[in-house]
Amino acid sequence: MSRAIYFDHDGALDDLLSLALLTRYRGIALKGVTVTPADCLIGPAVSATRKILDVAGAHEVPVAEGVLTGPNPFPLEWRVDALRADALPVLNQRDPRTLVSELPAHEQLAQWLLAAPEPVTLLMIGPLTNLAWCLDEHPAVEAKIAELVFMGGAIDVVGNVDEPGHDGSAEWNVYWDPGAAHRVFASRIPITLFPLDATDQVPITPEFAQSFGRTYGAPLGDLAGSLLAMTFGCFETSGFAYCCWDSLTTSYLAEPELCEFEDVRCEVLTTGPSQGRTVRSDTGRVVKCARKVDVEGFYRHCLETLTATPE
Ligand code: AGV
Ligand code: CA
Repeated sequence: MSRAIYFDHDGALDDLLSLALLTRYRGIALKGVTVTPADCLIGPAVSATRKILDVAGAHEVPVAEGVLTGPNPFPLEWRVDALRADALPVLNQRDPRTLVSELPAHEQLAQWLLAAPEPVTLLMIGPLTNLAWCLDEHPAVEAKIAELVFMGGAIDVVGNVDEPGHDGSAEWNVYWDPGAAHRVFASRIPITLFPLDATDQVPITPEFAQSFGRTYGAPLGDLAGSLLAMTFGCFETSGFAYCCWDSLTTSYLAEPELCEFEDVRCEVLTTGPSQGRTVRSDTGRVVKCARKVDVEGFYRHCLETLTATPE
């Protein structure tokens, strides 16, 4: 029996890499993909999503385009990466057959979840805006989510937001829409969190990116190597390189033992100079929080998953 997964991403380079990984996981049934217009231009992000699903032989998975936005936009220089990814030759060998839903992402997500026969896993590697809307408008959605796996937050490390008037303590996925994160954290949905504390341990190194060259000619491996190459040249305020934020989070669905976890009680701040911060708090809710990563094991997992010959 395979586990049903719904997936919401926001179109950045490691979101697209994560989608490629997901399509290769045995034991997982990817049921639908929603795209949040956060760290991307939504048109190219939806287009690249359709093309990746098609290249991976998963064109039957439906895609829904997001329209809801948060109050704190991402820098445009990051958002254009989706346009670059959508133009990669490996994704343009033919027109994709993948269908786009007629409903906007938030409504489509609610319909999918309400119709799910059993509680599902929801993987979210961008802001939580679509899910927060579902919880407000369709309370029955809450019981349909067995586990929310979310890349976001910074617990005991500095954040990665470098914006005027902000103190730098927040991570971007929470900061883009702090109210949405607050709403989701106030629910009873079990949350498995991959904050910067864990993802800081998996920067994209030249060795990791170049390792995909050995199998040149395998479509998903070529895609991965190209996406990783495009991340070079960005430097985070924290001094870290572009990290495998989302792909580490995604790998949890296939290899949960790559990380060690700790239960952390925390809450989301929604106002002031720390807005979007996930802060430890005795009155907060418990999340299962990734702490220590088997770094080499994770890089190997990505390489093996994306360069294996499809069955
Ligand atoms: O904060 C990490 C989140 C992840 O979901 N995103 C990128 C990943 O998709 C925002 C982000 C932080 N720093 C960035 C980001 C950078 N230097 N370039 C693009 N996006
Ligand atoms: Ca993302």
